[in-house]
Amino acid sequence: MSASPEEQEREQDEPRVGPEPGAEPEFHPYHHPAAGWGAAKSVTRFMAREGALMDGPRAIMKMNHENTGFDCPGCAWPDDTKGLHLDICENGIKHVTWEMTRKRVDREFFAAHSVTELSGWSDYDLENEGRLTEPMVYDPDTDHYVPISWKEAFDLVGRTLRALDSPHRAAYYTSGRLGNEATFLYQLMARELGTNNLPDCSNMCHEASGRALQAALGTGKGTVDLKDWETTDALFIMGVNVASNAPRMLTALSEAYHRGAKIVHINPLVEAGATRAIIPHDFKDMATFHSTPTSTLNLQPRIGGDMALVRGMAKAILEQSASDPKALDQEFIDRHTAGFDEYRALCEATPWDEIEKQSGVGRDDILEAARVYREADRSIVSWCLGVTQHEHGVDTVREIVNLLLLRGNLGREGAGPSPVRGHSNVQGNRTCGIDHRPGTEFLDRLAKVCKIEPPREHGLDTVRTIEAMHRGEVKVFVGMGGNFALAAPDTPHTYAALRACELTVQVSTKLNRSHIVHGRQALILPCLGRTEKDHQRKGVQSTSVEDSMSMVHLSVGMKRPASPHLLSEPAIVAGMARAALPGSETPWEWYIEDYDRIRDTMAQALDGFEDFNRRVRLPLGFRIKQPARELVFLTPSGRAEFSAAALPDVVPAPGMLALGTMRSHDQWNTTIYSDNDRYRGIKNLRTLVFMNEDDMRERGIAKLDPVDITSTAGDGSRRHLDGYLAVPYDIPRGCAAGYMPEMNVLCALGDYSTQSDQPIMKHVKVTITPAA
Ligand SMILES: Nc1nc2c(c(=O)[nH]1)N[C@H]1C(S)=C(S)[C@@H](COP(=O)(O)OP(=O)(O)OC[C@H]3O[C@@H](n4cnc5c(=O)[nH]c(N)nc54)[C@H](O)[C@@H]3O)O[C@H]1N2
Ligand SMILES: Nc1nc2c(c(=O)[nH]1)N[C@H]1C(S)=C(S)[C@@H](COP(=O)(O)OP(=O)(O)OC[C@H]3O[C@@H](n4cnc5c(=O)[nH]c(N)nc54)[C@H](O)[C@@H]3O)O[C@H]1N2
Ligand SMILES: [Mo]
Repeated sequence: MSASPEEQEREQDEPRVGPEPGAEPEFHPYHHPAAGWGAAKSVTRFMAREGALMDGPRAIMKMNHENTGFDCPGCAWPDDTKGLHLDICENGIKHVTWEMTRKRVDREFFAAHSVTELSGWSDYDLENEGRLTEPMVYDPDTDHYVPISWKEAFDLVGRTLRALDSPHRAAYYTSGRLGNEATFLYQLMARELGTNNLPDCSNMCHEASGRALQAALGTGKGTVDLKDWETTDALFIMGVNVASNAPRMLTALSEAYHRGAKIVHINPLVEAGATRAIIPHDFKDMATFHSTPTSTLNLQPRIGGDMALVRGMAKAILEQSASDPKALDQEFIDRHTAGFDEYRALCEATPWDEIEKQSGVGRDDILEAARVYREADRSIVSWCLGVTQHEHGVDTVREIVNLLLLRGNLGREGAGPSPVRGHSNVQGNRTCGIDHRPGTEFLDRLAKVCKIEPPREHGLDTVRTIEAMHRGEVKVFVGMGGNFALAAPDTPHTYAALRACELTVQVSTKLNRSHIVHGRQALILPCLGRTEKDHQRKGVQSTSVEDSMSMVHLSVGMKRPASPHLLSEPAIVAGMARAALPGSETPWEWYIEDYDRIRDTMAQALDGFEDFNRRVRLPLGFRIKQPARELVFLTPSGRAEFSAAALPDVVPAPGMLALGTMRSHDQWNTTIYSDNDRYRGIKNLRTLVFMNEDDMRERGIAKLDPVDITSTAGDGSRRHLDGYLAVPYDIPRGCAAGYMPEMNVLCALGDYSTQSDQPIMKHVKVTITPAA
C-alpha cells in the first residue's frame, strides 16, 4: 500500500546539505506537494551549516517588510501587499543565509592557496569558503591573490582605463542584484567614460520579453501587479519552475485555486509547483499537512513548442468567434490594436497538424486550454526562461500578447502579460540605465541632468563582449556582481576571453570561478551584501529595488558587515569612477555621503521617478507608471501591435534531441547549495540528463546509465560532456534537460537568437549515446 501524502512528506529523507563526495546518486520520482515541511527541514539544515542559526530567523523576520527590512535577494517576485509576516520561501531563506554565513575568506586563505590550486576546486568549494573580506590583487610572480588597499585598487582601475586607446575597450557587466542607486552611478560612469558597453545578466534572461513587449505594447515590462493576480479568472504559467525559482508564486496560485480560478501550466516537465503545494506561511496548512492544488490543467509541449501552442489557442478562439461573437473582444481590437486582420489570416492559414507537430500537444488539449481562456473573463499569462531562451523567444512572447489582445486582456484588472523576472533587481537595472542599446530620449535627459556627453552608438551585450574580448577589442572587464565566467555560454571559450583581458575586476561577496579565471591583472573587490548595514557620512543608507511588477521600494540592511573593510556597491563605483575620471564634475564623493542625493538626481534623469525620495518611503514604495496598463501604447501606430510571424520549425532532426538547461532546486544560478534536486527526486547528482524513457530505450540506455552528450552548433562545431547519468523522466519525446551552469559547455557562443541576441539555452541540439 502506498503511503499517504502526509506520510510521504513526513518520511521524506532529508537531503544532506552540500555535495556528499562519493555518495551514491539516487532517483525516486517525487510525489509530494511543493514547499511545506520538506522545505522547512532543508532550511534548518542549511542554516546550521552556515552557522546562521542565531541570526537567520531574526533576518528572515525582517525580509520583505514594508520599508523596514531588506528586500529578499532571492527573486523578483513582489512583496505581499497585505503585510504577510512570513512572506518568504525556502530558497529566499537559503539565499539570505548564504550571504550571512560566518565563514570568511581572508588574506591568510589567499596566502595558503595559489590560484592554480584554487582552479582545481569545485565551484561549490570556492563559494563555501564564505564571505570575502578585503580587496585583493593578483600577483603573477607568486600566483597568489595578495591584499591591496582600496585606494591602490581604484588607482589600478583608473590607470588602466585611462590608458585605453578608446573607452570601448572596456565592458561593464551587471548582475541583477545591484540596487538602483549603484546601478545609476555605474551606468553614469560608463557613459561619462564614453561607452554603452553595458552587458548584463538580462542579456541571457529576459531580453526577449523586453524586446517583444516593447514592440507590441511600447513598454518593456509586464503590465500586471499582485492585485491582478488576486482577481484574475485564469492563469497561464509558461516555462517557470515555480516551486524552486519563484516559490512565493505558490501562494498566489493556491489562493487563485481557492477562489475558483483556473490555472494552466505549460511546461515540458510537470514541475512540483504545477501540482500541489503547502504554503509555508500558512501555519494551519503546515500543521495539518494540508496541501492545495496549484493547477487545473497541465500541458507538456515539446521544448520550443510554446509558440505553436499559443497559436493553436488563438486559432481556436478565432474559429469559435464565427458562432460565438463574444469569443473575441472586437471592440477592444478595433479601438486599441493594429494588425489584427493579418494575424487572423495567419492563424487561419496555419494548419492544425502543423500546430500539433510543432507544439507536440494534441489538438484536443489545445482546445481545452482555449476553452479555459474563452471562459475566463480575465486572464493573465506569466512566463520565464522556458519561453525566452530560444531562437524565437521574441516571436513567442509576441504570440502571447496576440492571444491576450484577442480578448482584450490588457489594461484592466486581473488581466495582462506578467513575465517573471529572475534576479531581485534585474528589472530595476534596466529601468535605471543598464542597457547597451539606450534610447535617445533617455540619453538626452541624462546628458542634461548629469552634464555629460553620453555616447550615442550602441554598446556590447554579453555575447558580443565575449567575442570582443577574444579579438582583443575589449581589454578591461568589470563585473558588478555575478559570476560571468560560469553564467555565460560556451564555458572554455568564455574562460579564454576573460584570460585575454588586460584587467578583470570583480565586485563580489563570495569567492567564485570569475576570480579564478582572470585577466593578466585582476582585482577582487568585496562589497556589502543586501542584509548588511551601510554606514556613510550622513548615517545608515538604504537602497531601492524594483520587482517583477514594477514596484519600487527601499531595502535597508541591518546586519553588521561581514568585515570592516567592505565597501558598499555605490561607494565602489564612485571610487572607480573618480580614479578613472579625475577631472569629472560629477560629485561622486558627495553622492556617497547620502544616497538621497543620488535619488534626487535619478528623480530628474529617469522617467517615472519623480519625487523619488518621498514616494520610495511610502509604506509599500511606489509603482512605476505603466502606459500600456492605461491603454497608452508608445508604439509607432500608437496602438497595441499584433505580430504575424511564421511558426519556426522546432522539431529535432532524426536522432537529435532538444536539450533545455535549467536550475535544480538547490541552486541559485551559479551558486550550488547541494547536489540534490528534491522536487525532481534527485539526490547526490548534478551530472545528469533527464530523458524520455522511449528515447532512452531506443538508444539502449537504462536508468542512471552513463551517457555522452554532444551538441552541434549552428556553425557545425561540436561540444561534448561525457559520463552524465541518464534519468528516465516524464518529458516529451525528443526533449532532454539538465543543469546549468555545468551544461553551458554545450552552448555555443555563436548560437544566440537573432531576435533577442540571447544565447540559446533551452533548445540546444544534441545527440546522446551510451558512454563510450
Ligand atoms: N531558487 C532559485 N531561484 C531563482 C533562481 C535560481 O537559480 N534559484 N534564478 C533566478 C533567475 S536569474 C531566473 S531568470 C529565474 C529562472 O526561473 P525559471 O525560468 O524557472 O528557470 P529554469 O530553471 O531555467 O527553468 C526553466 C523552466 O522552463 C521549463 N522549460 C524548458 N524549456 C521549455 C520550453 O521550451 N517551453 C516551456 N514552456 N517550458 C520550458 C523547464 O522545464 C523549467 O521548468 O529564477 C530566479 N529565481
Ligand atoms: N546554460 C544556461 N546558462 C544560464 C542560464 C540558463 O538558464 N542556462 N541562465 C542565465 C540567467 S537567467 C542569468 S540571470 C545568469 C546569471 O548570471 P550572474 O548574475 O552573473 O550569476 P550569479 O550566479 O547569479 O552570481 C553569483 C555571484 O554573485 C555574487 N554576489 C552575490 N550577492 C552579491 C551582492 O549583493 N553584490 C555583489 N556585487 N555580488 C554578489 C557572488 O560573488 C556570487 O558568486 O546566468 C545565465 N546563464
Ligand atoms: Mo535570470
